Amino acid sequence: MTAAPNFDAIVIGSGMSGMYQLYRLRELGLTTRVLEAGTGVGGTWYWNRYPGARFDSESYSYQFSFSKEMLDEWDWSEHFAGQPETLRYLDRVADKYDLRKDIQFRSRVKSAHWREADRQWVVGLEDGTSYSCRFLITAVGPLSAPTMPNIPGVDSFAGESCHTARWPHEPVSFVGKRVAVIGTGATGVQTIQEVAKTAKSLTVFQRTPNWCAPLLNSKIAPAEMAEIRANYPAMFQRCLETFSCFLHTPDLRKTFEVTDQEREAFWEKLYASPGFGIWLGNFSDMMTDRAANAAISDFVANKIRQRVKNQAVAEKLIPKNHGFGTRRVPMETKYFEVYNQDNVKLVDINETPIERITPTGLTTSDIEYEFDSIVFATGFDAITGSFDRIDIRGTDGQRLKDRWSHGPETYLGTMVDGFPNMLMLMGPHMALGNIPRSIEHNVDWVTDLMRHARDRKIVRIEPTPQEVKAWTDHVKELGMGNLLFEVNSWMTGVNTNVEGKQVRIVNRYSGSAPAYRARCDAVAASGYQELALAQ
Ligand code: N01
Repeated sequence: MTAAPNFDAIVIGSGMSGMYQLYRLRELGLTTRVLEAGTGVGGTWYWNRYPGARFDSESYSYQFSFSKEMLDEWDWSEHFAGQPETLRYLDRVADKYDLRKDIQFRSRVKSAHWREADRQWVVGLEDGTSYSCRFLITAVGPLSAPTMPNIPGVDSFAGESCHTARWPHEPVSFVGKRVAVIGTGATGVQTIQEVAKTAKSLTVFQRTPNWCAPLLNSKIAPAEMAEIRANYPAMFQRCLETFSCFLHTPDLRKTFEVTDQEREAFWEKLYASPGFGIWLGNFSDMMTDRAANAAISDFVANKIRQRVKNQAVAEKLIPKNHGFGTRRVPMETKYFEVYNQDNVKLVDINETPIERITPTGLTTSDIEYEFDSIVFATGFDAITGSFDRIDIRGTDGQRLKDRWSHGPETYLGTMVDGFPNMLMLMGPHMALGNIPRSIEHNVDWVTDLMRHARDRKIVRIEPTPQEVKAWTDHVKELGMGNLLFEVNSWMTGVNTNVEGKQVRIVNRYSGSAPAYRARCDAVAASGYQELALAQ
């Protein structure tokens, strides 16, 4: 005799994927509880309140498409909306669909253990409470486990300090302050641009420069918003057809197929166009042909040289150990011009390493700096990190963290053998791309599977080891030849601040989003024959 679970489904996280999954599970009539560590919805957009945080993708292409009412009523004020506007949008979605009544806030999940006897997950919270559920759906986000740098004395600073993904809800002023920013990824770049406007002094500690490109954001006037809205069906259709669901998609030509003049003109146009075009809409061989990649890298390097007055500083800002686009390209708004300001200093910590953080600032190999504030823009234990932080145990007590110690193994990025009834949203081996578009497909697929299970009284779902191996091998093969997988970054699972994460792995699906969806849809159409389903 076994007891019924507390819930049909528990969803961990109330970011965009958790919110939409809740909405869909309610439609199925499944009792669902969302457990959320924060005090509000929005995930990434709830936590990352750092100065300058904003979309790098066109706002309208990054919203939910499932709700016609929201599409009709929500006006975006900028082509690339700032974090406050995006969070207001997500709050509005939560209000409209009364999502909060099934979300338990301030509830950080510490453990999730599978109990084979009654085919339930037991989910434990930090405060000691626990709940049982039939299905466990992780909506924990690929970039949600922030990491502090492994610098001696990191906790000793007595002034204001914060990781960008743990930014306070109250406004933080840098007016008249001596500020340090450590980290120059997409987050650091956005933060630096903003802090430089008001700080008395800003010292940027850079370990690896990144290839940044102009965002070219602008306001959306009401008439333009009406045009954008009228085009929504075509726009969402385009997103379904492009390689990574973005509005931008590679140009079919190859770099050296065109004349030198045509190539220059094309790159000039991309550099002067808003958004990710220069990264995602470039020649089709940019990420696979070394000579092609070197050519676009030279083009962008020259732009940096033109924009930064001091050529010694410009050279420090030009990446030397990886080519353009092989790491996520941070989108910038006058980022390089910041280094022309008298109040800004760039420190290359390869030349003068940070030795320790002190109560009053930090010490490099040559200088003792004093600061009022230190901003840690030091990134995330990406993709698997948010899973590792939960003690997830499957059949026979197997720990997911151990199972993935040499890299993730998944079935379609959504399931793992040995972890029955665990469904992952935006997990490893997923087509990330334009994340909201991927989320909507991922959630709809999981929802269809839940419907299938509900209608047939299926209480146990597990992929076979053969299918997990086949998908994992497929994902690894797709990565071969892509220059991105030859470079250390969160996209290849490397984080120097996390033990055991110094070796590159394939943690993301790098095929096309349409191919990924077609594979998933075929599985559903077959009645999930590849899965072991039990009543
Ligand atoms: O993190 P990162 P991020 N000592 O890992 C440095 C998304 N995003 O938060 O490169 C010194 O890219 C580290 O140096 P290095 C986007 O997908 C989206 O910036 O490892 N430095 C690097 O410079 C993005 O790619 C948007 O040598 C240390 C930085 O910290 C992803 O989030 C906006 C260090 C970390 O950069 C992650 O971006 C922002 C140490 N010990 C972000 N440890 C939008 O679209 C780390 N660093 C709106």
